[in-house]
This record gives sequence, C-alpha cells and structure tokens, in this order.
Amino acid sequence: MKIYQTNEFKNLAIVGNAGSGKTTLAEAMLFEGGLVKRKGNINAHSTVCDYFPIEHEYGYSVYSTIFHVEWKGIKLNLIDCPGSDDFVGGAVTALNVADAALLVLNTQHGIEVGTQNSFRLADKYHKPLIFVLNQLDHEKAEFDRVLEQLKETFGSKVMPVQFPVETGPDFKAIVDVLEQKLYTWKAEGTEPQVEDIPANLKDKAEAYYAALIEAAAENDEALMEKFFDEGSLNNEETLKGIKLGLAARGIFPVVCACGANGTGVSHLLDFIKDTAPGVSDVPAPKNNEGKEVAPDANAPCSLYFFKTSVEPHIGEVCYFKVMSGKVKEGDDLHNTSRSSKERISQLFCVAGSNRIKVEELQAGDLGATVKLKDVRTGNTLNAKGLDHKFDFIKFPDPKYRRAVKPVNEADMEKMMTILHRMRAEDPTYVIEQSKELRQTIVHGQGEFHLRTLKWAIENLDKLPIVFAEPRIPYRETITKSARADYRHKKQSGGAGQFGEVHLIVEPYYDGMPAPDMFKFGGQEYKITNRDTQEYDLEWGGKLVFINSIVGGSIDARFLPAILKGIMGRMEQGPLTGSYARDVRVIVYDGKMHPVDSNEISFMLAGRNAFSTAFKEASPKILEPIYDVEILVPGDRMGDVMGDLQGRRAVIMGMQSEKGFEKLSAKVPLKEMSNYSTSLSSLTGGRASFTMRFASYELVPADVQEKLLKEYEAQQQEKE
Ligand SMILES: Nc1nc2c(ncn2[C@@H]2O[C@H](COP(=O)(O)OP(=O)(O)OP(=O)(O)O)[C@@H](O)[C@H]2O)c(=O)[nH]1
Ligand SMILES: [Mg+2]
Repeated sequence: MKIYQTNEFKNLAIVGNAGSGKTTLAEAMLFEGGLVKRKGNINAHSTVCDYFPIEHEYGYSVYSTIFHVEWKGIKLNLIDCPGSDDFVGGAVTALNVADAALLVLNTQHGIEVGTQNSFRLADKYHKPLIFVLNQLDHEKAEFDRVLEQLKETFGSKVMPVQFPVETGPDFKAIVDVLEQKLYTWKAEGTEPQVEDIPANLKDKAEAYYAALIEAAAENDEALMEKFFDEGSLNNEETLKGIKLGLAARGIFPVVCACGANGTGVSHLLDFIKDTAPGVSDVPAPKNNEGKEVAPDANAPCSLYFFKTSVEPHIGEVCYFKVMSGKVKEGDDLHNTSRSSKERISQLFCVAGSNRIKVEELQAGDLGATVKLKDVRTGNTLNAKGLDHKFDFIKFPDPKYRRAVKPVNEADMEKMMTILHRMRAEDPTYVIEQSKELRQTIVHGQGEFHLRTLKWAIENLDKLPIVFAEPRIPYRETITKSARADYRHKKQSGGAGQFGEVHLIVEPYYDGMPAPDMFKFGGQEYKITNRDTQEYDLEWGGKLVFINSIVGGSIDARFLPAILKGIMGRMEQGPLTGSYARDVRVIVYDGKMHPVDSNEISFMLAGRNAFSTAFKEASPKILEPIYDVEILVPGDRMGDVMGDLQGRRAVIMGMQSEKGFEKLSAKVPLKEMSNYSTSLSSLTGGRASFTMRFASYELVPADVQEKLLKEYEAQQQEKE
C-alpha cells in the first residue's frame, strides 16, 4: 500500500439514527473503492463493517468499525458508528478522532431522534458535517420534504449540493448542483453516465446553484468581494467556498445516496475527496497541558490509542491516531500514560476485520497494531523527548444499571476479568464493585447495551451470569437535635471496662454557625467549642465532631476512640444500615474510671450514645435523585409525562428544541430502573434521555416506612 502523506487522507465518522443504513453505505463505499469484490449485506451477515458475532446475532452495529477507501489518490479513513443510543460510545470516540462527520438519514423517515443526537454530538465537538439523504430507493422517500425539514431544524446552513431525479425504486440518477450535470448509474460499481440536465429540472438546478454560490461566497472575504463585483463565482471558486464553509461549519452540504443499490455512492466519495477537510484544515487538537499538537509529519512521533478490540485468532487489536510525526514498523515508543516501553512490531491499515500491512503512517492518519504489552484505550505512546498525553474523549454518564453475578459463585474472578476486558473494548461500560451495596454493578447506556454484554459473556466466554435489580444506595440523616448518654461498664474478675459519653447530635448544613446552647427537657446545655473537626465522608456529606468537654470529665486521649465509635455507626446507619451523612456531634460530658477506662470502652460508649441520639433526632432516609433530560417527539409528550408522574418525578422544565420537546425532571434513582426500556416502548424508540446524579433528598414517609420494615425483616432473617 502506498504511503499516504498528511495532506492525502481525510478522517470521517459515519453517524446517524439506528438503521439509517450506515453500515450498508460503508459496504457500498468499500465496494466502490475495490476493497471488497462482493458487496456485503447486513441481512446475509456478510458485511466487512459489522463482523462481530453479536452484530450478526442482532443485525445492528454494536462497535464502531474503522475502514478506509483509496479513492483517486486520496485515502479516506471512515468510521462506521452504531446508531443506537445504547452504543453511543462508538460515535463519541469516532467524532473525537475524525475531522468531519457524515450524518446519514433514512429519507423515508426524515429526522429521527438519532439524527438529532448525532447532530448534537457533532456540534459539541465542532465537527464539520455532511448530511447524506440515504435509502432514496424507498417508495416513501421524499427528498424535498426531508430537505425542508433539515432546513427548518438545523437552519439555513443546510445546503443541497445534489438532488435526485426520482426517488423510489427508480432512484438511479442525481443532479450535481455545482457541475450542473446529470449523473446516472446503470449498475453498482460502474462509472456513472454524465449528461446535461433535462429541461424539466433546469429551473430547480439553477435555483439551488444560485443559493450554493451565495453560501460559498460567504465563507471567504475575497470570494465575497468577487461575488459582489461580478454577481457570480466560477466552479473552482465555489468549490473553494464550499470547502471553507464545510470546514468552518458555515455550510452543511446535503448529498443523496442509496447504500443498498449503490446509486450516488461513487459521487459521494468524489464529493468527500474534493471538499471534506483534511487533518490540517481543522483546529489542531490540544494535549492535556492545553498545548496544540499540529499534525506535523516532521515532528517526533506521538500516537493516541482510542480503541481496543479483542478479535478471534489475533487477540487485542489496538487502534490509534498519529497525532504527530510518523510511525514505522519496529519503532520503539514510550507509553507516557503508563510509564512503560512498547515496540510497534506490526502496522496496519484496517477495513473492518481485514488488516492491510503498511510500512509507515503519517501524522493525522488512523492505523492499528497488535501484540502490544500494556496499552489501554486512552494511552499515548511517544517518541523520545515527547510527553504528550491526550484525554479529549469524554463519555456520557451511564443510565442503566444492573447487579451482576456468575451463576456459579466460584466463577466470580473469571467474571471480573471478562468484565474489565469488555470495558476496555467499550469504555461506556462502568464496572463497580460496591462495598456498600454488596453487589457488583455494571452501568451502561441502556437495556440493549447490557443485554449485549450478557450475550457476549454467555455465548463467547461461555460463562452463565445473572442480572438482578441493583440495590439503591440510600443514606440516613437526622432532622432535629437530640441528646443521649451511654455508660459502658463491664466488671468481670480482672481489669474492668468503663466509659461514659454524653453527646448531642444535630443536622449539619453548610455554613451553619458554631453551637452555643441547647435546651432539652427544660434543661440548658451550654456549649464550649474547644475543638471542631470536619470530615468529608467518602460516601458524600459530612460529619462534624465538636469537643465541648469541660473540667476534664473525659481525657482528651479518649476522644479519638469516641469519634471512631461514631464513625462506625455512620458507616452503618442506625435505621437501615445505609451510610449516614450530614450530622454534627457535640460531645459535652462523660465520666472516666481511674483504672478501668480504656479506648474500647469509649469507642462503645460513643457508638451507642450516638445511635440512641440519632434515633431520637427524627431520623430520615435519603435517596439519590437524578437530573433527567428527555428528548421526545411532540406527539408522545403526553404519554411520557404521564409515565414520569408515576415515577415520583418533579418536572423542572419543558422546551421545544429543533422539532422535539426537551423535558427536564428530577427523578429518584429507584424509579429509573427500567426507564430506558419504558421510554423506548412508549415512543417506539423515538425518544432518548440522559441522567446524572443531582442530590440526596428525603424519601416520602410511606417509602421510609416500607424500607424500615424491609430492613427489620432482613435483620430477623439473619438472627
Ligand atoms: N431499501 C434500502 N434498504 C437499506 C438501505 N440501506 C440499508 N438498508 C436496510 O436497512 C437496514 C439497516 O441497515 P444498516 O446498514 O444495518 O443500518 P445502520 O445505520 O448501520 O444501523 P445501526 O448500525 O443499527 O445503526 C438493513 O436491513 C438494510 O438492508 C438502502 O439504501 N435502501
Ligand atoms: Mg451499522
């Protein structure tokens, strides 16, 4: 394979709604580029881009797939991303390493929630974007209607550069607006026939042409001047304007295609080759120190590893982007992220599962290697003298969780190894071994996402596992002040034990004043703040511990033991055994025995006094509340709202956004357990949502009652 220079390739992510035909289009591109002799088909499980068994099992993309097409002297690196929201990690990574996006739509359906989500992601990463109106062979595909919809939704930057002569089964020809020519395909993979535009389409073509020239002129001062002086631009100038406009996100060109029969695909490749930004045409990425790293082939080598996959017969394949310099087989590099050495023994350009050996890859290019010792997704390998690290890929928060365990307890370790390997392949899985909940929890993007994980573990690793409802990390706190004493006393033959603690508890809140005086049962307790210690609890919230002992009733050396006793009870709250938080404890009095007092006695006295006071202080259970944001088509708003009400949600806002309604709500985690599934069935898969931890709030009285009863029953079972 030819060694491509930095200005001879382009990196693009193929994104869009699930089922919009991205993988089929990718196959058509591979076929056009001559990389495959027979075009793959999703339904026949013969695609290059969906090649994992699980993708064949379900018939949709699970992983992003990197492939390239050598096209008229240029190498196009393309990343076919899964469209389902459950596998959004693939698109997040792809959009970060690519320099532009192809946003594919099924023209039959127009804008779908996945179109919106892909657009938002491309927007977030400031990526240039080309809309591909695909599947134009459908009976119900209406190009003009969808074009209008795109303009309404995404604004006047949406600019057709092609339009179809006919849609439906007769979709064979398109008009190229810039060239003012008609392109007709007789058979897939053959050269199109190029002719003049038929008379009946001339007006439409010219109207689009005029708009395109004007849009092209807007992206460059010199072009603008020329346009004002002469009223027009020549084709070369217009193309330059489109290229600049695309790179600067001033134009979102719209092209036509049918991945299934190949119509328009070679012309799409031409369009990408002519207009898509190269790696040097977009802002250079920044390393972790905020320094721009330009894709300079003459600089020292730096490779950023963005993806790992484990493939049959080969093992780990690691994919990287050359951030600067060149990489050759045999290069020795330093893994700056893990302080280890690596040798690049083999270098590949990939097309799905096909690997093509290459001698060298240059700055900006995408490649793969195998047999590395210790490289994880997110690591950077550098040549001597460089210490770049990159962490520009940020994955969305998980929104679906399940407790997981092996059917056979003895397989626990094996299961954990597999889970960690799967996380390396898909960083949107989060694995948590929760000491608090006494469960292993896998977090993911949705039910499908976790079902995929289960399928892979059971079918590929042959390890049966079970999913269960994860426990909720409740918290306990108090809502008023209370006082208690406890005397721990034991006399059994030899040395005895004695410790007595008097303390007050009260709810803690940020910025509360120092305590001064309390009144309980008509008696006043004056506080002397001798020492205040504030602890940020590992599980959130605070414990504040105040020493207000006067007259030496308890020796200062016993205070740490009292604190330890209290902390032990905070870790296992008095109500339900959940972590307690946000309490201020004031130890104001107690008693010692000259011989029998020791640390253990004060620990127990502290623990029990705290427990009693806590229970007197109107204790309450807190539950985690999440900020949930839902994007829903207007016609399903009522159903979605109704469902949310059944989930104890508090609606925070509603807003129309680009043809959808955006709903914000605060919802208890407990009620979100099956939300991704419900939302999907309520809206026919047309909605999407995100969730993020917001705060802990008191549970309603009936829920608290129920939790207390459950805990009691559990404790009795144990006895
Ligand atoms: N008629 C027609 N069907 C198509 C076309 N492209 C794809 N399909 C069909 O649509 C379905 C989905 O196609 P895929 O290529 O898997 O779509 P995708 O966008 O990769 O889907 P995800 O990977 O799940 O996001 C398959 O059954 C394809 O055969 C097209 O241009 N015309
Ligand atoms: Mg796909």
